[in-house]
Amino acid sequence: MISRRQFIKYLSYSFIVTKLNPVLADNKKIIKYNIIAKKSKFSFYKNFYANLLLYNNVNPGPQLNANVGDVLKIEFTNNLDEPTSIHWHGIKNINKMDGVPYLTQDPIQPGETFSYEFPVNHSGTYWYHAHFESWQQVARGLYGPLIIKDKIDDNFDDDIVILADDWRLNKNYQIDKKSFGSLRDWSHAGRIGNWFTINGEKSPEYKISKNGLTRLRFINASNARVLKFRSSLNSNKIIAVDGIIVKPFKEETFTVGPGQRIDMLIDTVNISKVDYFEISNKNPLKAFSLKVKKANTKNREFTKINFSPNYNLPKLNKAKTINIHMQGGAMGNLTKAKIDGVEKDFRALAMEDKKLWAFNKEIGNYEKLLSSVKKNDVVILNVWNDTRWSHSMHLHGHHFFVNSKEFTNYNNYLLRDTYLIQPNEKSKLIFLADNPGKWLFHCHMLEHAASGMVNYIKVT
Ligand SMILES: [Cu+2]
Repeated sequence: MISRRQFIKYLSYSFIVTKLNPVLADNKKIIKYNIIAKKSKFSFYKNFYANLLLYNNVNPGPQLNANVGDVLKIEFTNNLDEPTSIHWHGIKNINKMDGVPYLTQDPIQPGETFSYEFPVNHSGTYWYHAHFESWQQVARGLYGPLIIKDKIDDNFDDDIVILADDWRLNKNYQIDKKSFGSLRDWSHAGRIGNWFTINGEKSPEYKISKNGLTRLRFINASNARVLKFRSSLNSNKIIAVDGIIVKPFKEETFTVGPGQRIDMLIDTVNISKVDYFEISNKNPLKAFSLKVKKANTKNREFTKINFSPNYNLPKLNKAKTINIHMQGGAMGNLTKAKIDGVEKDFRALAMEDKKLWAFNKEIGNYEKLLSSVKKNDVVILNVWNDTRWSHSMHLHGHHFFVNSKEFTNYNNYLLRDTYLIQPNEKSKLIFLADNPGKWLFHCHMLEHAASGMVNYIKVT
């Protein structure tokens, strides 16, 4: 729950960090983790062992837990044969800990260790993942959940992360490496898979408490697939979006775009089993089930929980507008665009440079500046998706207000860090630029980002 006071504190958080950072670390609880990225074997099916890249040999990577107000300290060792880095998706981070190679840190070379240390001053469902060639490193397993709890979590009997991934495997149940870099995938919806897992498993079952409250934390770690879920319940009660608590609302089905998170609350009174299905395909897949088994020790009442977000849209009278005209991809209208200052036609960009997407007729990369703003400016990203594809647009370092069109029963401003924008949609993403640094704005369909749909915004 975010009170108005906490929310104001949250908005001014980076200011406090900038001023007090050395002292803060002394007063706060430091939660330490060691993470090692390495080549690992994992069985998706029977005794076929796929060669993955994993954190600490587990799929998904270890769940990192902290309480709001803690400092996370992660000693990360790269034991891969290639450089890497870790991005903490959704965390309002200190810029140099944001994990974007070339922009906020040097790539971490094979054999090197890098210490990530940052305060976590807002609760919710987040995740971490590789940000170096993420189109292949994330596809091979380099990600894990990051959960920040606060007082509201005392109300739940069960708390289950539902980390979903859409893998592309070959007939030997190995990662289909041949299709990495497929121009067809990169110019269309991205790398769509053929093997769906929840927490690394096919249709797992979880036991939950009787007469209790269960919090489900959906995370979409897919490279590109927009997941859509329904359950055997009449409706699904959504309580948080991209980590931020919302006034609960009900949806029959709900989508989770790449990088997005949705938290659900289930009241198990009069329920013995719940099945969840992933329905983005013609044939619905059984995603996972919840079996009501464990005895509840506490008596819960949903109505007594105070879900009271207080979202105050910043005043827009002095807002700075940044226009972002998104073009490119298959069947699109991008005829030519600039790459490193040189204008080329679309075909040459695709064949010579493997670039397919542009903001404002310029091909982007991690080091391409979109715009500079001053600290505490109110910024409106005026985004026009002028392509034939949906895009999961992620801003680093900030949450933004968006009048979301993603839900049936919620048609108002949400605070998100990743917004699924539909073809032809025009949307305004509004944020208070209170966190200094260089922050990426990119599509989380990882193939789209790799082929041009990425820029950064500088907050000075
Ligand atoms: Cu995209």
